[in-house]
Amino acid sequence: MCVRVSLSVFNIRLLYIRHGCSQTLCFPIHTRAGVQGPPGKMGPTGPAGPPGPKGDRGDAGISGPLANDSVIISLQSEIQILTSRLSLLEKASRFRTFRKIGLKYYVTDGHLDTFDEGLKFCSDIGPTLVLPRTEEENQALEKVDEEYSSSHPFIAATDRKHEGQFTDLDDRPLTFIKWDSGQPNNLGTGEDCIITFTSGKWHDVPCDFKYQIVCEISP
Ligand SMILES: [Ca+2]
Repeated sequence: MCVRVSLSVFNIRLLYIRHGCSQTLCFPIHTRAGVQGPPGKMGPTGPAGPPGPKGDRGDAGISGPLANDSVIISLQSEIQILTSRLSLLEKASRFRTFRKIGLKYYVTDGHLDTFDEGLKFCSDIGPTLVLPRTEEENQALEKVDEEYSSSHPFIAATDRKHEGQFTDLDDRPLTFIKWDSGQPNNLGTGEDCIITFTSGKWHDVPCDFKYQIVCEISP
């Protein structure tokens, strides 16, 4: 087999191939394949394809443990405590001044009245007349007193039954006292009630005088 070619300046153009050709510049060629070149570089990453179909639903998980009775009782107790505290706060927030001290609230609108009218006022709305039982509580009452220009709140204790022996409203001896020096002195016709001064110190006074009424809301 031979190939006829025409020559030009820069290339060789094949015209035809046949056996036994005799034209000028006809030369035999061999049909053996050349050596395969190395693979080309990897092309750029193509765009993401569309999402596949939704898979089958998985198996149900293992059930957790059921709440036991003790957990339920504990939760009920917590709810009861929170409800009680919320109720106290609702009552306290009806007053112009309410000061939290421990679990109690000291509340007042700043009005003045006699000891007995003060007792009635507080008991009519639920709480009792204030009675500080610790130094911390006494200081809290002192702060309330300062807010109302030292109008000296009554304290829920008297010595009406036994002169000189002050007891609380249930006739129990006081476990905390804060008498000022020289007090109680039962001046004049008698002083059977107690008020606080801004110093936090206590004085005995006549029960029918008018002083600030502060109530105590406790759980
Ligand atoms: Ca007295």
